[in-house]
Amino acid sequence: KKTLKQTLSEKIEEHRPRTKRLLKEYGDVVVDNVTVSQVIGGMRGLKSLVTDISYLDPEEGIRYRGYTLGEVIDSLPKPKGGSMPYVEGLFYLLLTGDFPNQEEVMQVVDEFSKRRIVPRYVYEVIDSFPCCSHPMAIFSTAILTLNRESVFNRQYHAGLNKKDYWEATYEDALNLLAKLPEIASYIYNKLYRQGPRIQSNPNLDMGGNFAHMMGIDKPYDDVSRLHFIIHSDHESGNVSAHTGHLVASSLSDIYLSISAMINGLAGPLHGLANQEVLRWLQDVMDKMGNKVPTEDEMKQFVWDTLNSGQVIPGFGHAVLRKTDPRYMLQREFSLKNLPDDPIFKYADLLYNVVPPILKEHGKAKNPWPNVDAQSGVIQWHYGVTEYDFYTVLFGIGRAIGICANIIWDRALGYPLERPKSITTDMLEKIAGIK
Ligand code: CMX
Repeated sequence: KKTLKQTLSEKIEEHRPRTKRLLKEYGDVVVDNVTVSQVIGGMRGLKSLVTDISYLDPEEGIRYRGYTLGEVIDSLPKPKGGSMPYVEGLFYLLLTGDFPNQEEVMQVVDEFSKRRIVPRYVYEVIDSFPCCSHPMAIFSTAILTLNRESVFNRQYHAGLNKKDYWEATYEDALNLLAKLPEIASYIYNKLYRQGPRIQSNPNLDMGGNFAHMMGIDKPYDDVSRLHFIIHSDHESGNVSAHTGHLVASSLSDIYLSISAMINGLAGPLHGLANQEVLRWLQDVMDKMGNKVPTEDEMKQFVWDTLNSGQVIPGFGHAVLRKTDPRYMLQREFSLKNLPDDPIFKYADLLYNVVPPILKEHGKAKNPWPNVDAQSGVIQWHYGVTEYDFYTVLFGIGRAIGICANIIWDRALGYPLERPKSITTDMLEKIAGIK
């Protein structure tokens, strides 16, 4: 039976001529034009990156390898008794474009399990962090600390052939991904539990083992699988994915690249928004004396937030122009599993109240909720109430997609990223002002 690495190797061989041909024969074909507002405005919408792992349609939302999230969840193999698929199966799909069968998934589950042990020095680094450090800073540093383990670095310095870069990167990626749930649950325990740590169970899959190490009963294993799967990839231009790709483009190893992407994810306009949603909701609850507010009271609170110059966390998106399917999947899960949860009721009220207000406010191009408006609500329900930790969970999921992307970047020989900058003076000349 072929391993994931062998299947991937064949896919890479098949794909390489396509990239080579585009470059050689069509290198001068114009893909897009660049406007002044794109140059000043964070390159919104500029088609300047390529990835086959996921594509974000503004109206439809994300597709992984051409499949909607619903199709991905329905078609990937699931553990016995579980309602959500193996995260390891998603990694197989992202890398190869094929849905694995049960046997192929179990191979990846075994690979992850074998590679999950975290060196002691990583725990020592985590333990030496000063109090009140944000878990994302600790998470990023723990990943960075592992850089000395890089197979890619060792082989590169021994004269690795360029066409084999991806193989060493694949080894690094698997070694890192397998360790992330262990590192994250250790950070959680250190910051918020301080009791003896629950040791990992090598017989469990990634989502199941994470729930076990967090000490949370079913269906938190399915919550974890769903969370890691829907957060894994959102094409290449978002801050975390782009950072991972950019740093890796200088041939920095996976540890340096994923640590960097975690830092990008930690910003409140990106991944940190899911903690902001809970902080904001708590604020509403405190002000309302813990009763579910009426629609009018909630509207007032939304307007007060906007009028004080703040954004409504969990709403809006740089690319999406409709409700995020990742939001809808989590809402469906919540309606089924936690319909009476008070925070879910708050969040659901926002689902009705915020979009018309954002439309009336007239600034946000997309008034609809994004993934972050729901993920913290589910975590809170299952007892993970320390919302500072939520972006770490996002980070575990996002690392899966970015590692798959970096492996393909190396396989297709994508070069060092180096866009050109110009001065305001030059921009004014181009605009015809000067
Ligand atoms: N509340 C209030 N104002 C908002 C808003 C929101 N939720 N979303 C956008 N706007 C405002 C922007 O701040 C901007 O205002 P200025 O012109 O004064 O700068 C204006 O509307 C236009 O912004 P946009 O083009 O619609 O959105 P951007 O591409 O610039 O930004 C995003 C996208 C997600 C950063 C923004 O919608 C936002 O800040 N949302 C709240 C934070 C959030 O939920 N982030 C998570 C996104 C998902 C993820 O990456 O994890």
